[in-house]
Amino acid sequence: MPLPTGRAGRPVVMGVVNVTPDSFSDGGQWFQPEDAVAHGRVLRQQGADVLDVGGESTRPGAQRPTQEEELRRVLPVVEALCAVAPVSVDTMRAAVAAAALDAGASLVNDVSGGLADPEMVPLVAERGVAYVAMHWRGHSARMQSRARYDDVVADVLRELGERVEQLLGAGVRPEHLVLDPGFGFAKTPEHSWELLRRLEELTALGHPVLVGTSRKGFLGAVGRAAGAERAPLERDVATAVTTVHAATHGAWGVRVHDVVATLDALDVAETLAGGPR
Ligand code: PMM
Repeated sequence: MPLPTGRAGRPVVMGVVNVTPDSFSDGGQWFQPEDAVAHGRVLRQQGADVLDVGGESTRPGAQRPTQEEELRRVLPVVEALCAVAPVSVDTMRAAVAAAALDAGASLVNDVSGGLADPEMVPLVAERGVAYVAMHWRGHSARMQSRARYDDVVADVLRELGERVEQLLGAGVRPEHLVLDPGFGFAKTPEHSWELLRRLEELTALGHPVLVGTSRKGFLGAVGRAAGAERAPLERDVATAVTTVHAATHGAWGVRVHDVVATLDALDVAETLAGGPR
C-alpha cells in the first residue's frame, strides 16, 4: 500500500487521537472510546489526511499500560475511524500493530523504530505496510537521562541510518519507510531546536520525514522565563510556526493536535509563496 499523501504540495497532516488518561498534550480528554472516535471524526472533517490513534502515553516518566489494556483502548477506536479516514496506529507493540492492521489501519507509527519489540520489524515487513520509524533511545521512564549527543543531528542521522539498514534488511520496502527525528524524545529543548533548524539534513537519508513537534515542551519554554512557560494547550500557535518551517524544509508530514491551526498556517504560507489562494 502506498504512503498517504497530503493536498498537492503540502505535507500530510496527521491528526492525533490519544486514547490515554495521561498524555502530556491532551491527557484524558479522549480516553473514552466514544469520545476518541468523535474527536477523530472532527479532526477528519477539519481536514486531517490521516488519524494517528495511540493508547500509550510517552511523556517523560510515564508508566506503560499492559498490552491487554493498550489493545482495549485502541482497537474500537481504530475500527470505527477506519470508516472515515486512513488510520495509523501509534504503538511500540507488534501485537497491537497486528490487531490494528487487521482492523483496517494502514500505517504503523512506532516511536521506538522497532527497538522496543523484536517482533515489530518482521511484522511490518510481512504485512507490507507503511511504517514510521522514530529516533528513540529507550522508554520514557529513562529517556531524558539519554539526551547526550556530540552533534545531535549527526548522531540522530547515524542512529536512524542503523534503523533503516535493519528495516530494509528485514524486507521492509524502502517506499514504505518514513523517518522521524523524535522531537522531545531523549532530547533537550536545544536538541529539538537544532534538529528543526537542520531538518533538511534528515531528508538526506532518502526517506520521507515526519515532524512531531505538536505541543511539545520546547515550544512551551521558548521566549518565556522559567515558571512562565506555555501550558500544553497554549502551544498551538508555536506548533503552527514549526509546521510551516517543516513544510518549507522538506517534511513529508506533520503530526498535530490542532488541525485547524495547522491548515490555517499552511494556507498562509502557501499563499505567501505564490501558491493557491
Ligand atoms: N510524539 C508523541 C507520540 N507519538 N509519534 C511520532 N512519530 N512522532 C512524535 O513526535 C510522537 C509520536 C508524543 O506526543 P503526544 O503525547 O502528544 O501524542
